[in-house]
Amino acid sequence: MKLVIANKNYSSWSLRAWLALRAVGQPFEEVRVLLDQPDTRERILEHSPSGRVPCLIDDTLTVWDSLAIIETLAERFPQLWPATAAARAHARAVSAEMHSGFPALRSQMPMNIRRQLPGRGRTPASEADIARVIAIWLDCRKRYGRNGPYLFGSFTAADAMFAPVCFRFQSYGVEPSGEAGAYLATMLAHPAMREWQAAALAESEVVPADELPD
Ligand SMILES: N[C@@H](CCC(=O)N[C@@H](CS)C(=O)NCC(=O)O)C(=O)O
Repeated sequence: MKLVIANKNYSSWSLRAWLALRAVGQPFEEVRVLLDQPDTRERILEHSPSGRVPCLIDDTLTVWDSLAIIETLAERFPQLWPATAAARAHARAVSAEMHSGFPALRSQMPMNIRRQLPGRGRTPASEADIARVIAIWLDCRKRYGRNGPYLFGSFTAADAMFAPVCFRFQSYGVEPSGEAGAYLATMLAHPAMREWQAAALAESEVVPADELPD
């Protein structure tokens, strides 16, 4: 399998698919295409017909879009979703909500693992997004989290979908209390999250569109 991704410092969508692959223990080749270069679009289009990453390539399959990649992986690795139908439905709902929502959090607090920007990007809209994320986490943990420290107990696709929010909370100094804070700490300590973070810190490319001014 081959996963085409972008800069680890900035590419929140890449992180989701990459974590899902790491979570199932599937070996894969990583192809990193740098964002914001003169040939970025051309290079991504060599792999991904949408012109966007992540894109998973496996023999005859080409799958783009993070959630489609996760669903495709889950056919082979069903442990990516929770074991019971009710928990699976809930996990899919919060994952789809993450995939299609939270525009203020995305635009005003872009993932930028290298930077510490406490308090930046807070507007009523981003505060509302943050509050909704925390409410989702608390609800999942309360309903389905008793068998482990992740949203649905063991690590699932839902955790992969919320992983970039965890790096955003770390950068922008969002410090939820109680169970949500414990979940955030668990995610940031996950070995694959630490591996991604170390690689992001080692990158030097800057994408001005994703940088808030000092
Ligand atoms: N909904 C898509 C979004 C993918 C996306 O927007 N990817 C960005 C990188 S994080 C991209 O490929 N950008 C291409 C560019 O900026 O040229 C997904 O879930 O994969």
